[in-house]
Amino acid sequence: MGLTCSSSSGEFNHYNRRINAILASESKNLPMKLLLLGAGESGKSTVLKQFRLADNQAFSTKERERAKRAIFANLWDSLSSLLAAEEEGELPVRPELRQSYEALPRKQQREPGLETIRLIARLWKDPGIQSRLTTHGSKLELLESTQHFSEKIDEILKSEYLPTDEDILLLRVRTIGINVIQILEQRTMIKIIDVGGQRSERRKWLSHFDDVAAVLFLVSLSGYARVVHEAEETNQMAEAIGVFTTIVNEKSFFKSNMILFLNKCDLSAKMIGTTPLTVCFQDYEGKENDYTEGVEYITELFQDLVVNHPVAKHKFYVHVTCAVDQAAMRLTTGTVKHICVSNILTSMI
Ligand SMILES: Nc1nc2c(ncn2[C@@H]2O[C@H](COP(=O)(O)OP(=O)(O)OP(=O)(O)O)[C@@H](O)[C@H]2O)c(=O)[nH]1
Ligand SMILES: [Mg+2]
Repeated sequence: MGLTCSSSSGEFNHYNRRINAILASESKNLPMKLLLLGAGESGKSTVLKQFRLADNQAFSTKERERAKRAIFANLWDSLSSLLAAEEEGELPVRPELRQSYEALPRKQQREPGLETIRLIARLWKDPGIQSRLTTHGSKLELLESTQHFSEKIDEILKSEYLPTDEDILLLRVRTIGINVIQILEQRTMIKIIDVGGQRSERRKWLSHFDDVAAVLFLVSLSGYARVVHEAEETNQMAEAIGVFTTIVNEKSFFKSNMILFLNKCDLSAKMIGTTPLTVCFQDYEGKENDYTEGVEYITELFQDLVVNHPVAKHKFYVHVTCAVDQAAMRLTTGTVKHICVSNILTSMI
């Protein structure tokens, strides 16, 4: 299918070719593929949720109920890490609470129900836990959601509580397999695929590499001072650089757009005030606790891997993001959708 026109106007022909390109893609009925990649915890699923929200695809009650159980599990994980870090000389957690915690059957630990959460709430409020949170919180690398959910634990305890959009964005659930959504942008269907980023999940990536219009690669900016969950001897930023290098060299993507989200800028902005970039980049010579200089340094590092590539000619876009910020992400996801749609137009011109 296509339109023809014999106009001598270059501009008109250009416009005409664009229409033909859209019609051609529509007639094949194939959605554009946007593939979210990145190491574990970089924020891929959070970004996928933002694409959904920006497209007014609201979370259903069933999804919110599932999220509620996951929030219980998040609270349990953070609490267990804090209890495991008990050290001599610290303010002890009330013994009767610790005993109740230790007596919990395994099933209730894996899938904490309301009773378990009541116990978790009492433990969270215990002065021993609160002091441990202050002294060990950063060393233990607790889930990002810890502070948010522990602060609203009384609300979470209510039987009528259903997670808000904000809660769902902050919730941590490791992706196993894939999550997929479809959104319509300027009459073009975009299929967005979110894969699991942990090491054991990456071998499944290959089956999604065909016909990718754009790769959206996520890097956690706060990862310079955090370790990989499944390989604690490895720094998250080093892991991200390794994975990104592989993706940039992947033949299947030589013609795809490459969009980089330097994510968790909110967390890194706080972190850089106390932990200099040199903990990860020994040759960094910029100002020690300067967030802007630090981000520039990291941006250039990733940019060099793409721009200086001997073969691939990616169009490369970089965004510094906070994936849990709904207002900002509405704009950023809009830009990404625009990039995807313009790609089908330009690739056929
Ligand atoms: N504060 C803050 N938290 C974020 C940001 N992006 C993601 N998070 C949180 O980080 C955690 C991990 O995010 P996910 O979206 O699950 O990461 P992922 O890349 O999908 O991880 P895998 O599924 O294991 O590959 C979640 O609790 C998110 O709410 C951000 O920009 N700022
Ligand atoms: Mg995920």
